[in-house]
Amino acid sequence: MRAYWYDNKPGDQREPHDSGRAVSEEVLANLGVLYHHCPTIEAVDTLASARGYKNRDQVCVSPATMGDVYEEKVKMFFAEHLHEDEEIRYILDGEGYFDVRGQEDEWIRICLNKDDMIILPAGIYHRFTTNEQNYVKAMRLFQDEPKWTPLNRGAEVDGNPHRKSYVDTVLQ
Ligand code: KMT
Ligand code: NI
Repeated sequence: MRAYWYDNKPGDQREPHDSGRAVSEEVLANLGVLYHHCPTIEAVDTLASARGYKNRDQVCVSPATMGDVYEEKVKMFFAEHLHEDEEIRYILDGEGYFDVRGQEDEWIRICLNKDDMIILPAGIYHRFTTNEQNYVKAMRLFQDEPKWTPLNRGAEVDGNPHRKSYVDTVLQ
């Protein structure tokens, strides 16, 4: 895992967009974004059961597995959105970027590699993309039924109770 401020320069979303300014794990934690290195599946199981996560599935984001819809999917994941539930992702193979909004609404890019787990709180605005390798295999963990409908940013979603609660408790 490596996190840094996104450079906001034009170019493909899959390029690194590294401003050269690192973001610490502490800054992420203050946004409610938690990182864990899980070298074994047992480490994943332990975290999952501690948080009451019973279910999981796997997704492979690559042209080989998605074919023609790959480019479309990659653009969809990159639309800024939030979820009404916590989002937990564990990287099984490959690499990917999660971008999250910081305190001043600026983008922070989190580069995740194999064995990295990220926990995004409900209500945080974020987006996801593969990198230039165009390959990531990830585990999605969920408590009960999968409930990760992306709610794209806009005036209506800014007023969502889960968003308001995130802003009130985390962004103060
Ligand atoms: C999300 O909600 O942004 C995603 O699930 C991205 C794909 S998981 C590698
Ligand atoms: Ni999401």
